[in-house]
Amino acid sequence: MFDKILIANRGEIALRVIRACREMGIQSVAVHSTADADAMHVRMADEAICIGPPPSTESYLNVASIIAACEVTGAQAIHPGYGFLSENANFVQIIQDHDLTFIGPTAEHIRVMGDKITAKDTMKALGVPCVPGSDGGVPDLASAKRIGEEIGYPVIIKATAGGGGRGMKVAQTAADMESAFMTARAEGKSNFGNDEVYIEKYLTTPRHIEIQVFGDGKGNAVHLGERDCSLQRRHQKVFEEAPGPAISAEERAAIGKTCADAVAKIDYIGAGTIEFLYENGEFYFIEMNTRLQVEHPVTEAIFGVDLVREQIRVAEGLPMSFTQDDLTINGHAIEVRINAERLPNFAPCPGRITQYHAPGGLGVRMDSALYDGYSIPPFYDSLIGKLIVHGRDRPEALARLNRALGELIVDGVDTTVPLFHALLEEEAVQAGSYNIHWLEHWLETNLAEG
Ligand code: MV4
Repeated sequence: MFDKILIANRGEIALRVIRACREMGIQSVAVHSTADADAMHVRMADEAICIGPPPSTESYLNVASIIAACEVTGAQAIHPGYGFLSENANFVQIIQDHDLTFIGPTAEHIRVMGDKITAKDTMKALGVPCVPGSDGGVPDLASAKRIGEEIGYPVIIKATAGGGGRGMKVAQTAADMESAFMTARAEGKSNFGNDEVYIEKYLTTPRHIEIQVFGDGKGNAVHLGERDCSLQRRHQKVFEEAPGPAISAEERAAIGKTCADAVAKIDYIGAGTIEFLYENGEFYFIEMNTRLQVEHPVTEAIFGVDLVREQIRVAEGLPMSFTQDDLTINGHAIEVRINAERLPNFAPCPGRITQYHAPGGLGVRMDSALYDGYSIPPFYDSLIGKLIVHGRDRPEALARLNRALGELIVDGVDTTVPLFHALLEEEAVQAGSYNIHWLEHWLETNLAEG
């Protein structure tokens, strides 16, 4: 059993992990940059260690400093949170080489899912439905054109090392193929040092539906339903909900079982998310994320489970504390991401918080590392809080979100809160009838500058 865990992260997710540790009687160690000496995760942890200067490349991504912090404090395990080193297979390998435990999947699973072609091959072989497209990598333009004719335009060319929207190009017709293929390849090369690309049928109006899975690393796995994360801006999610308003209980059970069986078969350990595009009643696998995601609280709300506690349990070799039969959905949950950003351009807006008041009451969870007088440093991402509401049904969750947003006070910096007040007025949001393009289109017509 672990008696001390180091959290290689900052902000609200570091608090999230510290809270799970405290409830389990495990000591927590925070690490921080010099810019974060006054951060809430430093205050809340049992111990804290400075690991470097403000830039994350020299602190939160500094593997040697993080390993040294474990040695100094006697921490036996590392929780990576999300972002930073959470999906870095080399980091996992180094942790193991130091006889420490990574709270997350194996280096091998991270590596497989980090390469999108290998991930898709693996999922396809495990019976997960995929977007029709090239079988593996596409070596040259002539092959790309042949595949374009075969599967029919529009198609999308994706860098195998990409993901999260980077290194992707759509070819609407054969005439676009040359430039789309060359650009996707060049972006893969320059951004990731890997010019391998693959091709898929381009789905024009899908939803982004992701299935939460969880494995014990010993051939057992469950699913915890889906989240609909279609409301995104520039591949950044802004509003997430569970269950998905377009997904039936039968669809959930079927795709959920497919996903749970797939990860059970590869002895997957810990939390994972299998991302799909969903269009006309069909699921198409696109990527798998081998980490705990930002939006995990909506799943926790409707299933009544603590996913971080489960991550720690399986990392210790313990079984999960529930089986698939124990997992039933209770109500509806919505998360909105509150960023320190100035509308309409979403320009980062760091600065001093002169007043902070978190909303409360039944069915309200505010995950945030803010406090009165805190100064948001300019070095990291702009997420300053996640407001998660839970209701007996979707209308109740929406009403609760509106009420809770009204209680929230964040003074001193601009935030994305006004966006959510406006979105709650929209019929498509009230009806849950949006797709992955709805928000960008809405922003263009409603928030365009000038
Ligand atoms: C696609 C697609 C349409 N067809 N693949 C964007 C990020 C990456 N995870 C995959 N992405 C997409 N892949 C096919 N075959 C459309 C997108 C996409 C998207 C996906 C999810 C959420 C928002 C999106 C916004 C634009 C494009």
